[in-house]
Amino acid sequence: MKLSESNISEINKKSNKEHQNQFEFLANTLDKKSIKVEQIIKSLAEFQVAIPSWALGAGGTRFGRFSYYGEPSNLTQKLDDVGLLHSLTQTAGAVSLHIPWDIPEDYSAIKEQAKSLNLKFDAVNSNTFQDQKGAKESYKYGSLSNASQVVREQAIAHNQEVIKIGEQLGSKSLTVWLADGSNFPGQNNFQTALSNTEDSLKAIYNTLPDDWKLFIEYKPYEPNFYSTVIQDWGTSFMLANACGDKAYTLVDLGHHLPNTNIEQIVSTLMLKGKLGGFHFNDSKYGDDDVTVGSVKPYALFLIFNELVYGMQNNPQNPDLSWMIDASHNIKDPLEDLMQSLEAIQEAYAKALLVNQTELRVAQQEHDVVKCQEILQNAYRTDVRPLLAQARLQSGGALNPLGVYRELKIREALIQERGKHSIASGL
Ligand code: LRH
Ligand code: MN
Ligand code: MN
Repeated sequence: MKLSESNISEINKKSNKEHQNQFEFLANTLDKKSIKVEQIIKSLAEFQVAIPSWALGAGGTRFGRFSYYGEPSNLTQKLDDVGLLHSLTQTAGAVSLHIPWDIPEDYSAIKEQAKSLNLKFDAVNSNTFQDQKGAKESYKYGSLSNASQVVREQAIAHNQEVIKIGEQLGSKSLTVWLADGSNFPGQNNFQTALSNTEDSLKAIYNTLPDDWKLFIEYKPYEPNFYSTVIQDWGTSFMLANACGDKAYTLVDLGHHLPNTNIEQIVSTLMLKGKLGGFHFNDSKYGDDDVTVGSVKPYALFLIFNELVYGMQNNPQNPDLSWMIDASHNIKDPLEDLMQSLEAIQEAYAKALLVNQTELRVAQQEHDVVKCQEILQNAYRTDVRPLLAQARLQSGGALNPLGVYRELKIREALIQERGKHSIASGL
């Protein structure tokens, strides 16, 4: 199923007048505060978030999986779904593949399809946390950190293979997340596991094309519950530095212990020019992977405030790779992704409203109350008309979720793919 611009613009017409009223009111209010509305809209329109190939089917827990009707069952259908999302939101202009869950069969056809949907291939993700079909060695006791050299070699070779796949698609980065660690005290020698990981990452890094980046993702626990080799940003940062200039830390919002100050981590990494990628989701307890912004929207805003500061003040840090990393059991995955994109853009827009100069002065004067007021005034502004205007100007929907439901897109997908299609991957 493909949406045309006229499908969307017809529905936009119905709410356009109301939108224009809301937008003009907000634009005037911001204008009086000398905020450059046009610039914010341009930034929002340019901000694109990659959709991971595994988020398009309903996820599961380790206790069960409830499928969502009309799910995509192959890569072509997954790209079609991202194309739908992008048409509606104009924010999902990239896709991130997990290998081997989504190995293209016909590269030129997939590339052609992506091009026609206006999608780019963002980071490719390797997978050494599951045993692969026909593989000689098992990752039960780790991959890049494994005490066995042959297992490490297999895991290194897999990552090198993923780079080759990504090269054929036009990706420019590899994300490595390791499940490696231990479940019981004494199971692993911490220093050996870390040294092995460093050596393995260097071997992968050495085959990285010149214009590629390596992203090293960290996570404190799960699936291992006593220790994880790359447990935190410090370990990832250390490994990235050991690899070289093209290696960076990747922050996944769910990969922190409760109440960790993620915004401060973001800020430190950007100052050092080492923040490469970002995975969006939200959590109440651990790596819950619920919809970004659904549990802690103010924390998301504070994180974006540091990201915006870094993007404006840290030329030593490269442009970031943004990706949604969430997976659900009970919502329509496409609706959920639209909610995610809206929450991300909302936090970004609010962060763009923060008057950094005023904030700097208030900080210098130790006016703590004013500092808080500046942040909270930005956060309390309803920026949704700015998001809608950015979408409208790019040919997207004023209300993506509304259009999705009005056009009965899920029903059409069920018609097309059948009721009991099962997504591949997770
Ligand atoms: C690990 C993770 C990592 C994986 C994805 C499926 O928890 O965040 O990014 O690639 O989930
Ligand atoms: Mn992740
Ligand atoms: Mn995760």
